This record gives sequence, structure tokens and C-alpha cells, in this order.
Amino acid sequence: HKYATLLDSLQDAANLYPKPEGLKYSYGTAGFRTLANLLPPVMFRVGLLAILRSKRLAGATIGVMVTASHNPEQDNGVKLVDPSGEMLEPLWELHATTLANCPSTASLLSTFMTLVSHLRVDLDQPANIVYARDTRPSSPGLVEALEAAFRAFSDGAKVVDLGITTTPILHYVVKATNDKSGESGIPTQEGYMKRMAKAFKTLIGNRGPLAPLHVDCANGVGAFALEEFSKHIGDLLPFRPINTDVKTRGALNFQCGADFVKTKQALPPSVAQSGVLSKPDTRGCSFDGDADRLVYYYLRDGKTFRLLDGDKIAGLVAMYIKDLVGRARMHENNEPLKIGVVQTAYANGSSTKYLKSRNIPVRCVPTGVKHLHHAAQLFDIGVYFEANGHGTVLFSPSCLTTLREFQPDSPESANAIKQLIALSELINQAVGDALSDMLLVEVVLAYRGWGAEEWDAGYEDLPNRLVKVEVHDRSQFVTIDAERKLQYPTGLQDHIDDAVNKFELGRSFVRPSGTEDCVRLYAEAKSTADVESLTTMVTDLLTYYGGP
Ligand code: G16
Repeated sequence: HKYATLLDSLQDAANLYPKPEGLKYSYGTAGFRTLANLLPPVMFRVGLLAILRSKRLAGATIGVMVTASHNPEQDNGVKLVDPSGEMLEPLWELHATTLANCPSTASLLSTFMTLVSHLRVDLDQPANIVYARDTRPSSPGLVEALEAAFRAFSDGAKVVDLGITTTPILHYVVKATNDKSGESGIPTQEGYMKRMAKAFKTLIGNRGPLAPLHVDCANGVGAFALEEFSKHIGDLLPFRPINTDVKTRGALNFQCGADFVKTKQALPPSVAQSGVLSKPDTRGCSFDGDADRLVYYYLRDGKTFRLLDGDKIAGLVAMYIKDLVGRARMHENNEPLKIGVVQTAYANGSSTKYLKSRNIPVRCVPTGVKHLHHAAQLFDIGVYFEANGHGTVLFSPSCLTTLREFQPDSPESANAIKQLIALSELINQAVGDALSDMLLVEVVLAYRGWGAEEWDAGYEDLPNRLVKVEVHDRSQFVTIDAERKLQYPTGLQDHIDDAVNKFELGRSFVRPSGTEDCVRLYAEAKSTADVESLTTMVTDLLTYYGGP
């Protein structure tokens, strides 16, 4: 058998990573995520799949990120990144789940060879992998399991370890490595920093230096990225980092970070206690644990917490781009460029109304970057943001060509084109990126001459709540209609509808989380009291239908 040596070596390595009995792993919203101590067998198998994927694509570089992002520190996770820097193709998510659940080494090897033949993988092709991890204490051990899979290939997969870095930097490096035209930038962390710094300086022009910005780094890897980036821009935008403790056990994402701020609708206690936001005209923002989400906030009158989440960022950015395109007087094939926004069901009703009233088309898709990203690709310039702060802007290849070749007919148009090109370089088009998105927000605020308060004035969010509800088995909750309705458990949706109809501007939906063991409940209505009542009603329904 031609691959006998490979199979022997895979067998020896796989025996060290047996799958615990009775566990069922699944590739969720952003890869596998669970308690870190349950993950070594998954890491090993993901390593195998990364190699298969790269060989299937004739040696294109595949990314592997070890992180559980916003989850608590005891969790960890892993996800694969496709050559374009995007999330793994959904069909291959199923193969990942299949491999992860093979109960024995024998079944793992036979499934592996079945995938090789069904997916027409030529094992003699080269394999190239780039991998990285966040700051979780469990990450180095999990990386060892991944590396064991790479080593099992005697022909040697070519691997690059980026060490501890942010998820978006890993996506960027994968995209830039595979883009041989060089248009996506130099495929290193330094290349990423320099490209963004250059674009930022172009976009800020003579509007700097900007007022200091307080940045909550969630005690995660974003602290390193922020520190590194600040060296590239000096005082143009002075950062005041908070929650940069990556050493203390249990600190990651604890009482801080974008997820905390969004779900609690409050400042991280550390930021509140410091009092830094009480001064007038001060704005702050929070990253999450792997720096792929961003939310902003400020204190109105120095007291009242005001959240500027992913929806507010989408509105700010879409209107800015619309402005620039208008000033550029740029059309593609004599058609105006199509600018659109992609949201999920979590988007506040007011944000959707705001965008539509300004003639910006809005699409709603299920949660998860892969869904938003693909929908955004249907526009010339597609802005996508989840309310939780995960998002980016995509420029279609033809739009970029038009931008580069466009002959402006006035200084104003030339300037707008220059800014749009710089914008396409400032933005991490591979995936949502807290650092890049933060600079984007700063650019727009500087362009408009706004502080956080003026930005906030665009529309008033409907009062809303997002809560986690523990259920016996979240897989019983099956959604339809871009997650806005439940198909199963049978009958539950009718009861939710009855509850919603009791409240003016009421809306509520329930969906199983793909990153945590819970279902998420979202509710909004005209008044805070109504939101509380609606949340209680739907929580009670969930307890009845799916309680432990
Ligand atoms: C991940 C995904 C996001 C999603 C979030 C929560 O974010 O990348 O698209 O919104 O999980 O997903 P769910 O509600 O299914 O648990 P992150 O920042 O945790 O990687």
C-alpha cells in the first residue's frame, strides 16, 4: 500500500490523542469550542484536516487559529481559515466534525482515507499551514497536539508558527500569503501593522493628532497588538490601554471586553472605577479576547452609559462610504456603486430603519461571520457588522479595479478616490478586526469632526436585552428565516409570537449558540419595562420547553 508508512506514523501519533467516550464535538459558529481539557484529540484531528485541505488546494496556505475568543478562560477552541483569509468552506466543517468524532484510531484512519478518496486529495501535493494562538494558558498544550498531526506527515507539511497573536492578524497573514499579486499586503505581522499605519496616516491627513482613546483590551492578546501598533503611529492617536493583564489566571474576558459590555450594557467595572470616561468628550472602546470584536461607548453628561455597538459602527461607516463615493462621482459601467449593509437578527430595529431611510439596502442573514461575509460580497462595497461588534467592509475586486483606474474630473473627486483606496487598505478585508475597525471609526469621527455624542445622535436604539438561557439540549432548538423564528420545539414559536404581540414595537427570537452551551434570547420593545417583561415571558417559555 503506497501510504503504509504515512498510516503507520498517523496511527502512532493518533494513539496519543484518543477521543473521550460519550462526547460529541461539533464545528460551531466559529470552529470547535469547549472546555480546553476536552480539546487535545480535536486539535490533532483539525491538524490532519488542515493538511488535507491544503493538499486538496495544491499546497495553498491554510490557517489554524487556537482561540475561544470571547468565551471564559477555561474554554478554548480551534478554527480553520481558508486561503482567501475567510472562514473554512461549510462543507469542510462537516468533515472536521466527522474526523473529530471518530471513536477510535482505526476509525480515524479509515475516515481519513475515505476523505482522501472522496475529496480527491492527492497526498503527494505539498501542504502549507500557518497557525497561531491567543493568550489562554491552555493554548500551548493544544498547539502541541496540532503540531503532532503536522509531524506525522513524513513528507513534512511546511508550517509557520505565528505564536501569540490576534485572530484577525492570522486571517490577514493567510490571505496575504496566498495573494501572489501582493495587493493584500506583506504576509507578516509587521506587514499588517505598516500597511494599516500608512493608510491611517493618509486618511487622517492634517486632522491629527486625535484626542486620546481609552481601549479595554479584555486582558487578552489585543493588548500586544495595540502596543505594537502604537509604535507605528506615535502621537497621531494616543491610546490609553486598560485591562492589559495577560498573566493573571482567570482575568481574560472577566468583567471586561466587548462581550461583557454588550451583554451587560455597562462599562467594565475597571473602567468605571478609573473614572477616565467621566471627563467631557471622552470615548472608550472594548476589544474581545482575541481582538476580533469592537464596541465603543461614552458617558452622556459624564454619567449615563451609552453603547455604540456593531450596529452603530455599521451606520457610521456605511454613511461615510456613501459620502466618499458620492464625492468621487464614481460609477461602475455607468451604474452607481452598490453599497449595502449586512446584519443579523440581533441588529437593533432602529439601526435597520436608520439605514433603510437613507437608501442603504440591508440584508439579514444568520449569525456567524461566514454568512455575513458571503452576503457582503454581493455588493460593490459591502459593510457587515454583527451587533456584538464583529464586522468589516468588503470591496469587490471589480470595485477595487475601478477605483485604481478611475480618472477623476475634479480635485474633490481625486481626493475621495485616494481616501477610498486608503480605506480599502486600512480595513482588514479577511475578517472582522477590532484594531482595524477602531481605526476606521476614528477616521470617520475625524472626517466628520464628531465626538461619540454626535455619532450617537444618528438614531436612538430600541431598549433591548440579550440573555443566555441554559437548556437541557440546545440542539432541540432549530431556527428558520435567518434565525428569526424557531421551527422546533414544535409550538414554541406560536407562544413567542403571542408574547411579542403584547408589546409595542416588540420583537424577540431564540437561537442555539454555536460557541457556548446555551440558547440565546434577544428581546426588544419600545420601553425598558416592556423589554424586561418580554424577556421574562420568553425565558419562562424556554424553561417550560427546554429546561434542565
Ligand atoms: C463568534 C462568531 C460570531 C458570533 C459569535 C457568537 O464570535 O465569530 O460571528 O456572533 O461567535 O456566536 P453564537 O451566538 O453562535 O455563540 P467570537 O468573537 O466568539 O469568535
